Amino acid sequence: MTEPVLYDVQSGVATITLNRPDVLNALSPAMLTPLRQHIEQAAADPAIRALILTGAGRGFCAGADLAARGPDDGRPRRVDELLRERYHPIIMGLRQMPKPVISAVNGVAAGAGMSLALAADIVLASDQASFLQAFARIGLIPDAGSTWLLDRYAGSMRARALAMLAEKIPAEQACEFGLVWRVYPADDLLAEATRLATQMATMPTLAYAGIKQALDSATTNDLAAQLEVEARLQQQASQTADHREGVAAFLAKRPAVFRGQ
Ligand code: T3D
Repeated sequence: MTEPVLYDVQSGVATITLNRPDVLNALSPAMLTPLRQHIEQAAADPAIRALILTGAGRGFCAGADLAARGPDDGRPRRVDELLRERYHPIIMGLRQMPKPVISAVNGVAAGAGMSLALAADIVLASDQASFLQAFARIGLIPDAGSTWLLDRYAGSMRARALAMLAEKIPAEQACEFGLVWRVYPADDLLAEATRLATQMATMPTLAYAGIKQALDSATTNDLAAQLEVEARLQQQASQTADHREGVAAFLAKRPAVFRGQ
């Protein structure tokens, strides 16, 4: 049987590929468990220093699999439990991963699929990709972090318009809106994502973990609290072998060799 989520490791980079191309990698219940497990595996493995998330075929991820729901038995679906138990650990796993996460958005990213794409640290997209807050089209609100991520990256007016109008926007427009870092020709996307992830896997991984934590806390902190967060995280970074190596390499006018320690 074909695995619904693929996991591959090369040169310190793990690649997770959503693999149900016939339905644009819509998230079935059977996908959520291996997706979470692979994210946790990448987080825990010290040999992995960067993660790529992408999709097989012409889609990145069409969100929750709307065909995988059981028959309507008249009782209310407990979507809150589904989200808390199955989706939130995936989104938090990506956000809190102590190493960089790159999403390589190869095609449409809709609903919770768009949330997944935006949960990465760096979002790269193919010129064939598109982004759709599909939720309102089916009478739902954005979930899996989309309200938080959209408001933060695109700003309040764009977040509201994207969520309420549910218009599909092309990758170039998502890039103008601050939702995407760079757009590449479709044939180059995975190679570019792999090149960037491989480069980032040679960088000071612990400093990256600190950068992620600091920027995420900046959302809710006032300046005084954020200065304190920076001081605490900088203290940790300053004690790493990679910091010592960075300074030594600078003074010796040679390239630094970071080991993620
Ligand atoms: O209630 C809960 O479970 C809570 C969690 C909610 C989280 C969510 O993500 S809610 C949002 C769910 N997603 C959507 O509403 C998006 C639905 N899909 C679309 O609107 C369109 O498929 C796209 C705009 C994404 C792409 O359109 P297009 O024209 O490029 O492709 P298509 O022909 O619509 O789709 C291709 C196939 O994928 C098609 O199957 P078929 O006809 O070839 O057998 C289509 O049914 C299937 N597919 C696409 N999205 C889903 C899906 N099948 C199941 N679930 C999907 N989400």
